[in-house]
Amino acid sequence: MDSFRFLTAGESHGPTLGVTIDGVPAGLALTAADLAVDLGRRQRGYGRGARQAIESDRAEIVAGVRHGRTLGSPILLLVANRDWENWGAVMQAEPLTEEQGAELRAAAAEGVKRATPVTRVRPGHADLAGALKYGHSDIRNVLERASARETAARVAAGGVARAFLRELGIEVWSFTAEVGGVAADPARATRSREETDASPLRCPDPEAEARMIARIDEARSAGDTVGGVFEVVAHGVPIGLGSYVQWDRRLDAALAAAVMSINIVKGVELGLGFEQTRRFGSAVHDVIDGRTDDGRWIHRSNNAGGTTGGVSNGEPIVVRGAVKPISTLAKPLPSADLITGQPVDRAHYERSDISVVPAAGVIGEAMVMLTLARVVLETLGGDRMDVVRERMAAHRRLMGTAPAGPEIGGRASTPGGDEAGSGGDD
Ligand code: EPS
Repeated sequence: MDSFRFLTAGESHGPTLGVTIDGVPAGLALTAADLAVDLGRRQRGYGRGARQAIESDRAEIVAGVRHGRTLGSPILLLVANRDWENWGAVMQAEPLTEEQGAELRAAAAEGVKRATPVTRVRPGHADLAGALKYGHSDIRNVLERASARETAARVAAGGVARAFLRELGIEVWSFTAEVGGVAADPARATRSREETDASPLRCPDPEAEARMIARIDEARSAGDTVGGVFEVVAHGVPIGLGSYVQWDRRLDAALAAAVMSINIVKGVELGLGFEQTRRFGSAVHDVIDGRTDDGRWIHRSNNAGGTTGGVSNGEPIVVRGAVKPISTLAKPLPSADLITGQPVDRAHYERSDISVVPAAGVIGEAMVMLTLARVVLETLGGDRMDVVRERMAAHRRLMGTAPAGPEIGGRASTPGGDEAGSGGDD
């Protein structure tokens, strides 16, 4: 059975979002206050739209936890949509009464946008392919679920994974690396992790951040949107998570899929990523300096981003997500009508954000944490936290201990001696 398996539900303007998380060990300390931290971080960031002034996300723990400890049973979290109150019959689950139907039609005839079915598809959104796939004539049936509002539920689930990983000495954070082509410069990254988190774009380089903000302002005044890059870093990940023996057990692949699943992400890199293709091997591969007396393996650099051969190698995991510009533009692109199939001057416009790179980083953290939590339990097993903690301690010890020297021709050889050489890559 998969550990930390989770499924979300909920529409953007429905009453609530929800997430069920299955396979969380018993005995983990967990409160709603723990989950509130990341939910708050996800809502912030320069470039967010008016919706965030309405919402104040909190996760209610409604199952799987008793007196502040997980039970080992499925956890159910609910994150209410405050905006739902403003949508009324447009989003109700029950069939419309005749009276309600008549009221909505009258409102639509008067030009009330919310009451009007959406038919002008937005380029870059799920609108067209989604409506055709599910046979919807009102694109609202697609956009309500394709909306990135859903990621609030993922971040709530990510909070559970954070509490779990923290007990095992694994910490995950993120920052904004790029917005609209302006990149943070590591040499000018003067802010601490706390200062970065409190800054308008969650960027460690204040000078680059000022130019990123200018790019967002430029997009806003042009009725446009702008994307960027976030970087998620996981510290304290032991050697030996994931595997090279089968494609679906590779940690790098699992992380890439998890981050790619975020609504707005169009590319994922680990470590140096695509930059590796522009360098010689000697300028890419991380030289291994050996094992310290306390059992840590030292790499001279971390261009691989913490995994080699699909296995964590003890260095920090570094995952970057490419965030496309939001597809709902205040100055809409030309498009076409779903029903008539004819071109229209302007796609549908629905209130939206200008840029969400800092929020996407927090969502990236959640997806990385949920993936790591699953793989940790796949590796260690354990239904209860005391057992998982013990197994993690044993695993860390083992990863820092020398294996017995290899057997050659039936006799044990000297570790590190010439005859113990691997003989190359074949
Ligand atoms: C979104 C559109 C906006 C965003 C929303 C994602 O919502 P609304 O149409 O209600 O203004 O604010 O994101 C969130 C609500 C959120 O909490 O992240 C979209 O179309 O994807």
